[in-house]
Amino acid sequence: MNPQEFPQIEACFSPRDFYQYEEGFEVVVVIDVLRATSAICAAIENGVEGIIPVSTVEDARAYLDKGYIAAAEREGKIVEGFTLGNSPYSYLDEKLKGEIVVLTTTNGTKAIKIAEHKETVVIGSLNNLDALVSWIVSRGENTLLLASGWKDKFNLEDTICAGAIIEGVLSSKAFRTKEDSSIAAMFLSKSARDNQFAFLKSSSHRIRLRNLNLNADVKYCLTPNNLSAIPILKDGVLISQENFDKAVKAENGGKSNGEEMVGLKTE
Ligand code: 3SL
Repeated sequence: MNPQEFPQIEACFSPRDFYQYEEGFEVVVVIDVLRATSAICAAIENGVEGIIPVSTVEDARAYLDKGYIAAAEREGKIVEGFTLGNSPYSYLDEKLKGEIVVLTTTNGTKAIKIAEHKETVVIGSLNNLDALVSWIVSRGENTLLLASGWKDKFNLEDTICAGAIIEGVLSSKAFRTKEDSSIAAMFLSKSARDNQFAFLKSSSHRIRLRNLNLNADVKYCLTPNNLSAIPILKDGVLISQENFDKAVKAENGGKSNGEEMVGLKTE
């Protein structure tokens, strides 16, 4: 195939820029390394059945009032009235296995909601880096990496993660990239590779979380490849890739998506 026809992978640095990048991309990977998407990956890997991302604290509270398990974070802190926020460690709790959790966070869930009209929305972090790279390569579709940033501003940690994903995907030699944002993300990722924790020492979000005594969370979120879950949005709920595939197959009368599209028999 002519390399110009390869699917594209690009980085968008902030939700504010999403509308300038989204055209032509039906797969969007939302990244909020500190900490929302790392926590979502940890939750799904730990057996949480689903996460319902919502935009506002009021939305989360409405679910809480109906008896749902709901989590809310603003400015790095658990919102008053909630017992759960977005520390990845809180989602390792056995009691959450098999449960649905409603979640709102300052930036991560906002980015997910912005992208939710897309055909496929998946969750990326450093924790599930290699699994995600393999998944993107196997899908072979135009893929946009949406960094959640901080209140619409650029941030280092999401950009570094996007750069690492792009580098991994390009090494398949079956994708192309053309945006300067993607090239910049790869440069930053290479610079940070040897010690992300030190590289991000003076980044705004690390300082914010350090001031909240959340260094352990930061360490967890900056640990590459300790997870392999790839949460995917299905009808407004983030579920595991396995459950997503099962649900799609059931909807297609027992055929997987690919089989349906090319008309293959399942047996
Ligand atoms: O913005 C978010 O979605 C949060 O992850 C931010 S924090 O890590 O809780 O500060």
